[in-house]
Amino acid sequence: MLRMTILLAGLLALAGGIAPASASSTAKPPATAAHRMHVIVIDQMQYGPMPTDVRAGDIIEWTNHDILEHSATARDGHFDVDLKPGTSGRITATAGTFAFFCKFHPTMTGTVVVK
Ligand SMILES: [Cu+2]
Repeated sequence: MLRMTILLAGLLALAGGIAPASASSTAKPPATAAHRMHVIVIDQMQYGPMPTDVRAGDIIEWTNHDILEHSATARDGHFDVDLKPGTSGRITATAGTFAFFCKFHPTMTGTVVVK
C-alpha cells in the first residue's frame, strides 16, 4: 500500500512538472481541436520518446532541458529548429516520415512519422 502511495505521488509530481509547459502554451496561438501538440523533450544529450499518432497539421515542439544548445534539424533540410538551453521550438507537421538530428551533436537522432 505504501508502495502504491509512493507511485501515485510520483505520477502526480510528473503531472505537475508537465503542467507549466501546457500553461505557457495557452499564451501562444491556440491549437484547434483537430490539431494537437506533441512535445519532444531533450534531456542529457538525447531526444525523449518520439510522439506517436502525429497527424498533418499537428504541432511538434522540442523543449531543451539541457544546459547546452541543441537543434532539431531535418535530414532533408525541411526544417532547422535551433534550441538554446531552456528554450522550445516548434514546427507544424506535414505528412511523411522525417528523420532529424542535432547539428551540434550529430549522434543525437530521432524520427517522427506523420500521418
Ligand atoms: Cu545537441
